[in-house]
Formats: sequence, C-alpha cells, structure tokens
Amino acid sequence: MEKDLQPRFIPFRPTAYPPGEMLERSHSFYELMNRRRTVRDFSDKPVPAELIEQIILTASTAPSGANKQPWTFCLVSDPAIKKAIREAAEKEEYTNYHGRMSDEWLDDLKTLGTNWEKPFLETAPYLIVVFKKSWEQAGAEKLKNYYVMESVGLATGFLLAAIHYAGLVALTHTPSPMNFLQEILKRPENEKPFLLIPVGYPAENAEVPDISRKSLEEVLVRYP
Ligand code: IYR
Repeated sequence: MEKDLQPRFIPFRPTAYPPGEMLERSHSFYELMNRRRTVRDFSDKPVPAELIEQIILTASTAPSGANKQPWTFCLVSDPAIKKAIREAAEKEEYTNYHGRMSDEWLDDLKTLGTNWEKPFLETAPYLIVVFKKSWEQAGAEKLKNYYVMESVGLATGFLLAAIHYAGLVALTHTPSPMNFLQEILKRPENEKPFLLIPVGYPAENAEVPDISRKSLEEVLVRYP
C-alpha cells in the first residue's frame, strides 16, 4: 500500500496567559528549576509505579527529529537486575578511577566527591535507563532516525524536570563504557544506552556538593 505523504494539520490550541502572569510564571519556574540538584544519597523508600510512569510519559513529550521519538526508557526495580547493573558499573568505574580517566578529569571531579563505588544503583527504588534508537526495525527494513543524540538529550532533560517537579530526586549517571546495560536489559541491536538515572527520595541526611551556577551574563550574549 502507498504511504500517505500529504501534510496533515489540526488547529493549534495555545495556552495563553496575561503578560504579567507570563513573567511571574517564568520567575516561579526558574525558582523551582534552580532548586533541582543532582543527588547521590538515596533513600530506599518506595516510589509508586504510577508516579514514575507518569514522569516517563512526560519525558516522551519531548520534540524529536522528524517526530521519530527515538527513545526507550527501561524502568528497573528488580533487586537482582539492580545488583547486576551495580556490579557491572562498578567494575568499569574502578578501571576509570584507577588509570582510565586523566589526572585533569580526576581533578575536575574532586569537588563532587565521586568515586568508583555506586551503592545508589541498589538503594534507589528505580533505575531509569534511557536508550537511544539510531534506527527502527520494520520487518527486514531499517528505518533511519534523525538527530538522535539531540532528541534523546531533550527527552532526558524533560525527564529530569518531571522528576524534580514531582518532588523526587535523580542522578544523571554515565558509567563508561556502558554497553553492559544493553546486555543486562536484553535490548535489541538498534538500542544503545544513553544515560542511567537512579530516581527516588533523598536519604534523610543527604548532602550535595557546594557548587554554583553561572550567572545570566556569563551564559547570555545579546544581539543587539
Ligand atoms: N562516570 C564516573 C565519573 C564521572 C564523570 C563525570 I564528567 C561526572 O560529572 C561525574 C562522574 C562516575 O559516575 O563516577
């Protein structure tokens, strides 16, 4: 059957606010987002599955190249799978921290206090493993996706915002290399791991690094 390749449009129904309210919303959203912190000390307090699934649905509203939505979110709460992920991640990280990362890189991480041990991979009630899909398998055919890194990066940004908005905390974790995730989670060949994100409540006495964000003047260039 021939594919229908005609453009198809529906009316756009924008959400409109009075100008004063727009400014107020931009301030309050900044206040909210500026309170987001990457957390490494997790509580094992359970998180309702419905809450985390709704958050993933929000992540999946992100824009993507040709609307291909080239992502899969693996949601892991099985303790045996979490343990396997922790063991594999720590094996790689041990090598990273003992010679694979440059001295400059290790120095850059000193203020964050990270090391090869990753207990949060078992403590956090959920691990979300984001996979990027370079292509879709349609029978024997491989259908290409576009701007996959950009698209999945955007979806992950939405994911982190939704986690924070719901009152949970997350860590954007990048064990490297992370092909072990594809094996442990038995993902097909067209899916490659992108980020590993433990999600949950912070531990009671959780601490975060004392770091600051760049000012507007440092990140903004105006024309004119
Ligand atoms: N993947 C390692 C190292 C690490 C790298 C960066 I760049 C960070 O911002 C934090 C950690 C780890 O997870 O410890």
